Amino acid sequence: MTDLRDIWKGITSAESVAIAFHVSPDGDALGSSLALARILRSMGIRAEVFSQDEVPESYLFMPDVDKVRSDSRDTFDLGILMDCNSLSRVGAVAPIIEACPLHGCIDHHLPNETFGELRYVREKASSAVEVLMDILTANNVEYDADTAKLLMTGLVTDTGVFRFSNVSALTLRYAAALMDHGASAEPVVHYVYESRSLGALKLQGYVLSNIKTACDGKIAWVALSKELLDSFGVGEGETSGVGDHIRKLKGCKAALFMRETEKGKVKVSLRSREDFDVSKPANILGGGGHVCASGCTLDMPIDEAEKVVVAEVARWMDS
Ligand SMILES: [Mn+2]
Repeated sequence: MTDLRDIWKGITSAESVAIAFHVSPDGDALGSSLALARILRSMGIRAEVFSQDEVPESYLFMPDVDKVRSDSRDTFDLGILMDCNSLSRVGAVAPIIEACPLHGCIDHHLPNETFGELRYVREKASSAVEVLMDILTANNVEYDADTAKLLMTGLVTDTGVFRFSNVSALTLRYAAALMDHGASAEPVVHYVYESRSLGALKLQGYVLSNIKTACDGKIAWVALSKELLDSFGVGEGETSGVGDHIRKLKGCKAALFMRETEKGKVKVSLRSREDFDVSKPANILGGGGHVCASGCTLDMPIDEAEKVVVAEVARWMDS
């Protein structure tokens, strides 16, 4: 079902809706989900947003974040996956969605799977917010300033403040519409990008000073052990974005940021430009994402993960 009016009719025919997004939530997952829940509530529909993980500190400025829940004894008519398109991506809250008799999916990720009867996935969209706004716009849905602020957070963060190649004219038109509704990019930039702790800034300095390269600088990476991360006193949420600096290296096609979140568990962010698809190695390594931004989690020590990930990316670099 791809008719946007049918999808909206299907969603708003439910009396109760559960919404869940991917683990390690970002501004897009939170913004799109909380915005949809807020709109549905304004229409008298019981809507709840579920997350396995706590809301990262840098997103606590967003409206309605206090309403995100981690469990439920209630049941819902409709379960929607937001900013992901597979139940395996939402972690511990998956059973809440799975238990619903009807399913929906609003997303922009690869690989495009088949979850949900009410399904709208646009892979070229900058963000789940943009996909949701396709639906809202097609149905002339009204929303308030707080909803606009939630939507703006997703647009700003998934586009790296409107800098990434996923920005289209439509992305900017939607941003303009959100400004007309009272939202602005400025608070998002302030809270998400420019409110770093001293430890996080020093970690950034360490990362820049310790970049390693392979394949004539086409692959650049930094791998950080748990001990090292702990020595900077930064939480998991504060390491996101640090890896984006690695991609600034001239001639770099794939930038890899690996950090050991607990002993034997390594989170990997893969970043690239349009000319190299990092979702391919990420998929092989059990993760996924987009051409220019993917991720995976490996169950192995950091030294081993470093070798495995660099070797896999190098294999795609040659082919
Ligand atoms: Mn997204």
